[in-house]
Amino acid sequence: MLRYVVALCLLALAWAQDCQVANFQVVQNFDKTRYAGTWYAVAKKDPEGLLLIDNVVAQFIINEDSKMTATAKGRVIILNNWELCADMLATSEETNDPAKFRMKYWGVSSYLQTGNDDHWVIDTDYDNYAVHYSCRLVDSDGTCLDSYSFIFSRHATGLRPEDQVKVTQKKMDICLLGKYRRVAHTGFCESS
Ligand code: DAO
Repeated sequence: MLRYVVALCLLALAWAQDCQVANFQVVQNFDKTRYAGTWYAVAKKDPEGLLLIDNVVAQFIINEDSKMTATAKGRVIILNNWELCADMLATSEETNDPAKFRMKYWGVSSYLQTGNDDHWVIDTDYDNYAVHYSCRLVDSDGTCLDSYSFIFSRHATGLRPEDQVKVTQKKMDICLLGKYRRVAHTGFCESS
């Protein structure tokens, strides 16, 4: 019985939720300099036609011209069964909101995916965790039809227990609770 009550409450919560992408809150007064550096993806919500599978490490860099660029590595499988460590490069374009930027990315090798997506920093404390979100396609009702999201940690070992609570709340706020999978770090990309 209790199970049904809990399930009903969760359903009610989901119905009451605002899943309009335009209403998602992002970090206030986002400081890209503090966001710079290495982030380990510990969980990921995949988009349609996923690219990065695991061992995902992103590095944000602020250049002398104050523009943010990024590199990302991760295990990918291309051409059905060719497994390799993808080396991605990205440049960013700022918008009116510093926590919302566009990232144009491409692979160091030409056979890797290219793209140009909106990237939003939903939450971060800069030193431990970040919820990084991209909606590739907004539906006519304002919800997201194709998104991906990384839960980043500054620590390869994962999130601290105190950050897990905050991250779970943010996953719920962006209507992606239950849609993430764990991202393993096995050292696959460490030699490349
Ligand atoms: O893995 O399926 C996927 C989509 C990810 C796109 C790759 C983005 C790489 C460049 C951005 C780095 C910052 C996260």
